[in-house]
Amino acid sequence: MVEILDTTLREGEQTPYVNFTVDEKVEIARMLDQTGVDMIEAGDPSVSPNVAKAIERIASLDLKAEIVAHSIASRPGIDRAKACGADRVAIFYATSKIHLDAKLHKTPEQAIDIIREHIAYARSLGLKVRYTPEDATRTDFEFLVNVCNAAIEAGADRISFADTLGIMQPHQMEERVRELRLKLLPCQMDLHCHNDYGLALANAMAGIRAGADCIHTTVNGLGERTGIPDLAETIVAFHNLEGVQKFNLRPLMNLSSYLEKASGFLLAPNKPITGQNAFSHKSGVHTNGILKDPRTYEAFDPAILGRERKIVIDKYTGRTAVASRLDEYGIEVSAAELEVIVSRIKNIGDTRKQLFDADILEIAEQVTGRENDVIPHDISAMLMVEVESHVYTSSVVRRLRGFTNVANVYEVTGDYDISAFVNVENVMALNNLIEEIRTVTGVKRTETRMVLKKYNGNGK
Ligand code: HCA
Ligand code: CU
Repeated sequence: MVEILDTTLREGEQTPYVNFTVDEKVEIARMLDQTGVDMIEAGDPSVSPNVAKAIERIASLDLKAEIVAHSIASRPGIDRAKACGADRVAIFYATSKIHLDAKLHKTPEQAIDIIREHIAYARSLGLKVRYTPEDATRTDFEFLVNVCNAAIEAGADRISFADTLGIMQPHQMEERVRELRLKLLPCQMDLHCHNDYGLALANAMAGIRAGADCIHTTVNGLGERTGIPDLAETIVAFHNLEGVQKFNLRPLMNLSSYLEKASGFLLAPNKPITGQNAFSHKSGVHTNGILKDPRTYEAFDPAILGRERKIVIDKYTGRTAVASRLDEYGIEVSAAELEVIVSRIKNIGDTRKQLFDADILEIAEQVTGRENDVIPHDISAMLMVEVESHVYTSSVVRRLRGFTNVANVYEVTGDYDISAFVNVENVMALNNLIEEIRTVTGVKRTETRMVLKKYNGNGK
């Protein structure tokens, strides 16, 4: 049965410009544990005192997952891993010719000695040991086998086959892992696949098929450069495609949102599984199919993640989708009225990027002449922002305009300096957006006013 080691707290924190606080790390570890991942790689304690403190706190939580500390091959590093209370130390030492020559200045023989010695040392402290031949996929294969077997003999019970540069293809991964399985002494085998060509998860799945045990992931696919496999994609792929039931899917969305906030790295809307559009449908043909039977255009039911499908209404939309949206609000329209509403939507022009329910309700009102007494599920809000006195208001405005959900921004007089109109899908999205805006440099205070009903002026 496949295992997952999540390394959001180690590899994930190596994402450019991402740093977590100790409290955030503890929270992330707790949430990770709820998903049922087998191991949590909590950091390399030699990086900074705060990284060490976070590992120590996480190790003291008594989580179900094994807690792993990462370390270079150095005795003080291994001592720190021990002092943190980690169950296991993951010692990495590069094995490719280019890393040995250019970075470590060691011969292959010296490398083997160093690796053996440090693994034996860690074992003497009572730590379990994983050994990672960094850049394994560019390492001479015979040498790789020798190093790994030396590591296993010295006491490592796990080897991490690291595709540090993400250069593998699935068929190559399958061949190499199969070959390693034949030539390595008994051990657990991890796969650490980087995503430089977007093949990380495909490579990892191919490696598991060939006999490896464990996939390394991060939440939202964070990591050096383009990261490693995303935890949610990995769990859902194994759950749905390979029938692996051992992981809990429910915390995945919250984890992903929490990580967006904690890392400041926002997901692309088209990101699989957790992205905003993962279960949205747009064209008339698709929405029509979905409304008749969601299996027509959904790879799986979003409810397994606690998510809902969404029908996007705009110029691509047909009658069925508009009627169904109005029906959701209990608004009845005649066939003739529906025809006019759809044609107005289609003619709204290309300047509007997104239609919200408030707009659709408004169009329905205009066409039918009947007032609807309903509050749209998606939300418009007016956000008032006070700016720190030493900061230029216009610099904050510039940042606010960078948020896709911010529609109009005004510099204003009065208690607040800026007023901005925002459009979001739901209250959770509004909360997230406000929290992000609060982290913008120069923002001192915000106040949010939710729009209950919109009216147009005479000019429109
Ligand atoms: C790095 C090290 C590592 C280690 C992977 C592992 C890699 O280069 O930062 O210990 O399994 O990608 O090789 O993340
Ligand atoms: Cu890595």
